[in-house]
Amino acid sequence: MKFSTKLIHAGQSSDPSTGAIMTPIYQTSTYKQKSPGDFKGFEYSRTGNPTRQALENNLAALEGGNYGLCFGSGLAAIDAIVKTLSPGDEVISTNDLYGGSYRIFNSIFQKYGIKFHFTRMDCIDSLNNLINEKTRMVWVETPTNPMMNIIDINQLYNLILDKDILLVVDNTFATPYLQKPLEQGADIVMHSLTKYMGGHSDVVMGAVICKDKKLADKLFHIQNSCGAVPGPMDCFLVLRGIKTLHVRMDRHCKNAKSIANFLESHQKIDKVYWPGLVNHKGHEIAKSQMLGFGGMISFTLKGNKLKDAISVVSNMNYFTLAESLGGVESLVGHPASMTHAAIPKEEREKTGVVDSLIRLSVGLEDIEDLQKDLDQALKLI
Ligand code: P1T
Repeated sequence: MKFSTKLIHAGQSSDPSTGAIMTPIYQTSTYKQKSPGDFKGFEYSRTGNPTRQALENNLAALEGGNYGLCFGSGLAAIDAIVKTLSPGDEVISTNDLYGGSYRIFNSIFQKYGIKFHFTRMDCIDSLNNLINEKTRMVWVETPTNPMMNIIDINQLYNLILDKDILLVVDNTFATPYLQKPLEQGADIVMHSLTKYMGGHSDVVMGAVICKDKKLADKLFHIQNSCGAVPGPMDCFLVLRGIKTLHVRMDRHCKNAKSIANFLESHQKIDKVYWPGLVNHKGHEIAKSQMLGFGGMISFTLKGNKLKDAISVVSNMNYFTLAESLGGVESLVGHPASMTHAAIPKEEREKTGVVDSLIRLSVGLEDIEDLQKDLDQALKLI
């Protein structure tokens, strides 16, 4: 089955009892048993639910994995992955990543004896220096949030190939339409389904996908024991969103290209971070491991003044000032005070999250309207 067909059909078939084309919302917490232990595949909706199962199977197929597991948010998915580790284990992560991921690593798991190192991963030496006999996981986002750095997944895979280390890729920004980390050597892919996969800013959900049965069993045990599962209505909404992923992503990429070019030539802009630009330092790697460059752009203003950035993000009409990304509507954010406020100022500034950094999630509106909107907000500073 080709990717576009998988989006629409994988994990789903018409409902056997009614012929309904769309997967029903099995809004039930439990299932009748004929006698104890004798049931039709489902016993309790924390453990399994048919709507959730359809989504989990769909996600596994899209990422080229064998197992998919859904969670109540992207962070709940991250929580489950880290819980496969034990006290004393070490994780090496990108220093540029979603602020909430940094927060759960540092403020929740550190105190249970798991150690986290944050480093640049576009420079393989810095990662190599941190690997030791306690390292059990390498955690990357690519493109990273919010600096849009590109990390060579296959290079990391080759580096840890002969070691007892799992490679985890947060594929939220790229989606499996643009990038398939499991095919490039990753052991685990995770998603905030809240973003492009759901695609309509109406659901909070996360997912983990892997190939290995032992790992999937561990994750399933955590999913069932800790219970951070999504409800069937939300699973239905994400299944519906996924059916148009390819069409939406093509337009996100096209609109982002126009906006990135527009920003690059604008006199009030200092730097533009979008991996599709030929002067982006990860452009060549992005070209080789992604099908397109995505809909996320970050940029800084000349003079790097906080008040200018606040003015720009507060005076847009079609780019709504809000946390999150990946919906059909355009959003604008100010990472230093919003999504990445959990990271200490000195730490975030080292990675480029300076006061004037602005992040755009370029939506599917008419490109002329979006450019005019940016232009008028920039004229005000
Ligand atoms: O919000 P949630 O569904 O829990 O997902 C967390 C998460 C994980 N990974 C990445 C790369 C993310 O961007 C996020 C959430 N990010 C935002 C809310 C944001 O505005 O960047």
